[in-house]
Amino acid sequence: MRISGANATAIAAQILRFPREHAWQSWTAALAELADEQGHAVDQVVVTFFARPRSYTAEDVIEIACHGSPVVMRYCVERAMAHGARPAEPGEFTLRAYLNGRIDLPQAEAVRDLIEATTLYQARIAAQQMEGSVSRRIAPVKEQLLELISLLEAGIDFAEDDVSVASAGEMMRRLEPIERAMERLAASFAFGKIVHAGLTLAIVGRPNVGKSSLFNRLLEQERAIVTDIPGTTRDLVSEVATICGIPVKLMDTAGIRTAEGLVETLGIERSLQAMADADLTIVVVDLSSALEAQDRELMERAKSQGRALVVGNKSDLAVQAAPEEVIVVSALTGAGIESLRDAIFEAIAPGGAAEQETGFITSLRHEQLLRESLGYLVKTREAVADNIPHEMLLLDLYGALRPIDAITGATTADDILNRIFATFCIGK
Ligand SMILES: Nc1nc2c(ncn2[C@@H]2O[C@H](COP(=O)(O)OP(=O)(O)OP(=O)(O)O)[C@@H](O)[C@H]2O)c(=O)[nH]1
Ligand SMILES: [Mg+2]
Repeated sequence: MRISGANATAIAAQILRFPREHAWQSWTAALAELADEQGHAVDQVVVTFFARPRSYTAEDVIEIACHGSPVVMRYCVERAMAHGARPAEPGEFTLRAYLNGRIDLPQAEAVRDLIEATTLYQARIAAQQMEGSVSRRIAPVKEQLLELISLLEAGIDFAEDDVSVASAGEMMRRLEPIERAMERLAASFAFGKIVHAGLTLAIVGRPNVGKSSLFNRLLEQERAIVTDIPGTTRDLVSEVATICGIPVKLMDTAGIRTAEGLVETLGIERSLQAMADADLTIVVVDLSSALEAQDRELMERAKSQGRALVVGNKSDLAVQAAPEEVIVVSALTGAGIESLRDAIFEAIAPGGAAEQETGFITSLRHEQLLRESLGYLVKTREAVADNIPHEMLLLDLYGALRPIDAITGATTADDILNRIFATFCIGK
């Protein structure tokens, strides 16, 4: 149980009993007894104290570690509440850390992502963002934007009439890198979205080519029924697997052919629908026999609908020479499966490996704000080209700054004044 706030130690002192006189010492754990109202011990606990501001919330924080019995835990909470504590709202500790200025908004959002992570890779990205990777990447761009704003403000307030502090050329020279960096950051969301939310992958092909076998292989689990009877899979089977740290919803589908009977016809309709809905499609072909018209039709269809990979299965048998783009595997032996995983990662995250090093955004909110900012930067550039007065340009530049502030925290008038006076030495 964690208590945060000015009264944390006072409340803890009311509900705990220490073996001897206790002096609260920050960052130190102590043994204590949780006692009931009659003074009987109900649990032996370890209590840790974090004095403000060096705590999670930047307030005084007490953490009481009980043995874990739900009855005792509930009792511990009730006792604390009887002495003035109240239950925390969801996320309230992190909210307080933010309100007390210990972390910024992207860091607080990263805490939520970390808690919700379903793969270690997602957790690692969230941990980087908790350390401030998003703000670190935005900070230099924001700084350049603020300098430009300060330059124009200084021009308007202090320059001689009809003398311009910044020529159109100078403005363009300064705008260009800001716009480019902002664009790159917004574009990194294409990969960030996939890391954050995962994607769906449909496995399609003619009957009996080994779709269900491949599905089980990627899942590392015998989930779908595999037989040598064509038309085994009748309905969609879906399961989430982790591929290169990204949660991927795999969909095994009914083999596509001219159906025999109503059930199969409905199954095939679902296969085609799954293929249309998926972020990525794997078309499986059987390399142990010659490609059929149906195979080629499916490949064409998959490619026309979006991202698609062609997998040649049953490489353990005597096989046909495969066209170059075909990824050769054996679902039976597992040969080629690692290359397939890599190809899936590369298909869903082109340049993903490069993004990982520079840090990227995973939040839709951040992406939308960056795009909004970009819109104003484009407007500014057009206004400069049209020789619009600086007063008007400033409106657009502030328009570009506002969404960035919504990510990193607000810029105050002082921030801009300080820059004006620090960098331009006006009115010495
Ligand atoms: N030799 C060999 N046999 C395989 C391989 N992959 C699948 N098979 C066999 O091919 C047959 C069909 O496999 P499934 O995975 O059921 O094929 P499917 O594409 O799901 O078939 P439907 O659900 O009927 O469309 C089974 O007998 C599998 O054991 C492989 O890589 N090598
Ligand atoms: Mg099947």
